[in-house]
Formats: sequence, C-alpha cells, structure tokens
Amino acid sequence: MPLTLAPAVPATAPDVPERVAAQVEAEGYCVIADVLTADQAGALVAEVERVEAEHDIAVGANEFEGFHTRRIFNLIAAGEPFRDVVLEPTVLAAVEAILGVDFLLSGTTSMHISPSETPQLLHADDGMVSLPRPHPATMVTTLWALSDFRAENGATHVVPGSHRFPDMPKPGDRHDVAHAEMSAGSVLVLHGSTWHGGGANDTDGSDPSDERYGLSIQFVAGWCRQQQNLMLGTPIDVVATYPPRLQELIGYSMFRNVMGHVNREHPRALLGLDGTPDMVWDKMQR
Ligand SMILES: O=C(O)CCC(=O)C(=O)O
Repeated sequence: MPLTLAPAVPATAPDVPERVAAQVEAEGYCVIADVLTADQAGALVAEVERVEAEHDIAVGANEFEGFHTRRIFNLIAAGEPFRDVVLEPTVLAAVEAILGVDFLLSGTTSMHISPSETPQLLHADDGMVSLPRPHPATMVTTLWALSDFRAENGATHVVPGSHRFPDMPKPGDRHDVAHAEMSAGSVLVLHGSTWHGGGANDTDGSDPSDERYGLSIQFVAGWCRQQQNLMLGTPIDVVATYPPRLQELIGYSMFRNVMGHVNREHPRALLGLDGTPDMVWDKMQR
C-alpha cells in the first residue's frame, strides 16, 4: 500500500509560507493546492509542447532521465510564461521562509512523462552536497503539476521524513513511497534532502490525460552553487530585458552584501544598472 501525504495547504491560506516551511522542516515536503488555475496550467502544457516540437526534444537516453520522459532544461530561456511562473509570489515566499533571503534560482526543467515509463530511481536533489545528512535545507525543489498527477500516470514518488535519514537511497532497495497525486496547478515543495523520483506511467495512452506534464523549479540558498548555470544559459542582453526580481534570482545579486560581487561592484552593473555596491566591508568597524 502506498503511503499517504498530509493534506495540501490551499494557496489562498493567509499563512502559506509559515505552514509550508514548518511542514517541509517536519516532513520533508508540502503540497500547495491550486497555485495556478487549471487554465493557467493548461496554457503552460501548450508552451511545453511548443518548445518540445520546436527543438525536437527527445526522450531520455538513460534510466535516470527516463526512456519515456522528455525534459527541457533552462526553461526560463524558452518563453515568458516560464519566467512568469518562476516569479509566482506565493511559492517564492514559501521558498524564502525555508532558505532565507538572497536565495537563488537553481534550475528550471520540464518533465513530460509518457506511458510505459518506469519509476525513476529514488534520489535526493542535494545528493551532491558535501554535508553530512541530515542537515538544514540548502536546496528546495518545487514540482509543479501542469496536468493532473495521478498514481497511474507518474505522480512523483515521495518518501515522507526521508530528509532526516542519514543516508541516500541505494539503487535496487525497495522503499514505501507516497504518490503525490495533485490537481493541475498544485505544487509539491520538497526539502532538497527528501528522497523522491518520478512515478511509473502505467497508462495505455488512450486518453490525453495519460501524458503527465510537470515543471521542476529549484532554488538554493544564496551561498550555494546553482545546479544549472543560469548566468551562462542566457545572453546578457536578453537577461537585461528580464524583470529585476528574475535577474536577481538568476545570480545578478549579492548574498549578504559580499558574495557575488564583480570587481567590487554589484553584478547588476553588467546589465547597465547602477552597480554601486552596499558592501558589507564598508560597515565593518573595530
Ligand atoms: O518528474 C518527477 O516527478 C520528478 C523528477 C525528478 O525528481 C528529477 O528528474 O530529478
């Protein structure tokens, strides 16, 4: 029997950031229900399909990425709707409640799971972080259901409480998992240490809803390395047209007024903006 997940926090609740942060700390995950409307999620599916077709995106070539799963990386460069979704305020506030101010975007990826996909290997997204487990969250993954996530079509597998386990999952071991069933527009927020993986798609493909469309929008604390190199992933003249908050999230920002400077200037100087830094050194006194 699959495990069950705690009830979702409605996106309209007054205290979403605090509730999400508390549940992620306690359980390693939290679902926020209905962050997007079904129509908004459907419009993003259409955008994913457009980019897949334009770039002839193929299924994965290894077991981890999935032989029946299409992934588009660096999605923010693929269209404005993807950039808008990164800036969704409820989810950003929840991420800040977990990672603290000056956190960064770490990557944007779509995962389109088709029939016949097998369950992805369980893993933790911060598995490369050289800190002994368990440790406070340095990374947060938000998994957005763009279509309904059902157990049969590949809803994400989650091992509740696994962010506190001292080890990473070993390939081949069997573990009880919960299936993160969510309606289109809902978001699963994961502590970076939580064991999870894409689910199996056991449908026969006879219905359009058998295709499972999801987005992974990942964040890291401001002192960590981002998984995707977002600074190099988009030409600087294009980044200059992005909303200021997105520029900051990509990395044109500083952590605690020191990490990220460029020749003692704020990196936004590279975007043609005022780069006068508010350096922490200026305030340090004996
Ligand atoms: O598609 C999913 O539900 C999860 C995918 C995932 O965890 C990954 O690719 O790292």
